Amino acid sequence: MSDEASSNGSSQHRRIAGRLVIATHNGGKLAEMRELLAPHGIEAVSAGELGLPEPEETGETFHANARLKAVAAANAARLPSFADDSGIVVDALGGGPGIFSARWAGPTKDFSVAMARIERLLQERGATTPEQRKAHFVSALCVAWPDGHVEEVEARTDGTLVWPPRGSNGFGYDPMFLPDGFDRTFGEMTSIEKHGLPPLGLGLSHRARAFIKLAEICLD
Ligand code: ITT
Repeated sequence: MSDEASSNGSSQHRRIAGRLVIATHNGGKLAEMRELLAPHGIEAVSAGELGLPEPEETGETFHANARLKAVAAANAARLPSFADDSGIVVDALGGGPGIFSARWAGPTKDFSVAMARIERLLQERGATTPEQRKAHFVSALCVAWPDGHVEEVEARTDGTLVWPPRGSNGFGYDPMFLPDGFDRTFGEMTSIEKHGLPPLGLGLSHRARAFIKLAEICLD
């Protein structure tokens, strides 16, 4: 794939139309990505429903891993494919777990273990005040077409890590993430509140904020 084919190397953005593969094997993300696409009337099928394999995430950035997943699905399904690579970046942990956010949950994908690991490391560093417990979520979104064209965007949401975790909505690290300006964690919000799209707001979650950017360039 050439850089000229990328949204970064060209002012020619491509519209998303027809059938789209959602290239994720994470049920929580899949639900959110479907919800974000729904108002745009896009017919979406998931990588799981198509039986597509889960590619190894060998990239060193969110952006690289999102592209790797979207391109793998586009090539396998011969359809435009939409991937998200995301994670939580904790200041006091030097940016960790970052792109390793899913891997911190181990093979059983147990995020209570992953959240407890973050909390243990914060305690070891004496990070007790909200200022010492700053973190942000990042979402890199990529849509790749079978002919090699890609469109890419990225966004973040800043917040503070609370302990113990609060709420049972959402997925992953949601119950310990308190977005700036709110008094409820993502785990205590409905998915609609977490997206924070109009008329509720101008985008709250990292994924909704990135999606707004994607919609501006690729959707009606
Ligand atoms: P796919 O690669 O199949 O999409 P994955 O879970 O492996 O699924 P990532 O590699 O992007 O996806 O890992 C991101 C992890 O970061 C994810 O497993 C979550 O635990 C966490 N994460 C990302 N967005 C989140 C959100 O909105 N709320 C809570 N946790 C989130």
